[in-house]
Amino acid sequence: MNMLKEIPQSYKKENEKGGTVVRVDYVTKTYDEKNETLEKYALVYLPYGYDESKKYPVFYMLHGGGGVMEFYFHTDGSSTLFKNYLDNMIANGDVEPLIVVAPTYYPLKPCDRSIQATFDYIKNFHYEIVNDLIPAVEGKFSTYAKTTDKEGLIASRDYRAFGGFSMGSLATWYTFIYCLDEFRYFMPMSGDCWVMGEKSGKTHPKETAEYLENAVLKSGHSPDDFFIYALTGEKDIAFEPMDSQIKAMKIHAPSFKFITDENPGGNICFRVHPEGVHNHDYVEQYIYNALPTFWSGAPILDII
Ligand code: FER
Repeated sequence: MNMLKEIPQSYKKENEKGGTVVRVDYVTKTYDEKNETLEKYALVYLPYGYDESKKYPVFYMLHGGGGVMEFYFHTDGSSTLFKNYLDNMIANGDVEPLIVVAPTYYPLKPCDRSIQATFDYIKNFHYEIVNDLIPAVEGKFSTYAKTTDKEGLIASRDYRAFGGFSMGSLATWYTFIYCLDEFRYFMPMSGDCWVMGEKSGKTHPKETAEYLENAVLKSGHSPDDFFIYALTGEKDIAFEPMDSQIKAMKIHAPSFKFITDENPGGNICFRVHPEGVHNHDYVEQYIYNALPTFWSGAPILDII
């Protein structure tokens, strides 16, 4: 059964009440043995009518392996499909006005973009997120973070989400493991967690699920203190790895409480598009369904 709503066709068009996109530069490090300094930027979407006197939740959204953040946003005022969807979702009240950040785990200079090299960048990306990326964005724009030190980020975690597609989904699982203090909401899309090695959601589902549960226990956060909305497609190359990982996570209650009719108050759900393949045509639909459940009160059990 398809439990995912279709995005209205009209959302593909530009909305006259469109948000703006700005580039935020920041300095970071490789956070490896060399610890080289890197100059990077992220693309930041500010909703229509962005007002410094208000506070906005923030959704960090990562591209897949070999991808670029310009896929999501352009800074020259031109539109992208992703931006049109966001503009229309906000204009129609599907989701409250929010800030969306498209960063990258790659350095800006040309680099090896193979799966293995990408995996290596992702392993350390969580340091950059907390130490450099969030302070650059949320120190500049009006979010729930009063300060961008550890304390300020912890105090504002309820208004911060992280999601990503494919290798960006891998980064989302890593963010879950390392940054539960700073993020409450997670949206892994078409990618499993490789913390026990490449494709370990499939090769070592039990150990991967145990690792994820241990991350929760170690963090001290209660199971009511986070929410994971995981998605993929049945025809997606990530379906099997994700599905076997999620099945293994199901036995780790109460850390992971799957949302069902009987248990609508759970902390994780997994939605599968029956036609979904491993490309961006489905990612927007995943976001359209998942994002409104974070802050905007949309029901998670929305049987169509
Ligand atoms: C996965 C399936 C595929 C996954 C990543 C990929 C992180 C990436 C494929 C590619 O970039 O070619 O489950 O999990």
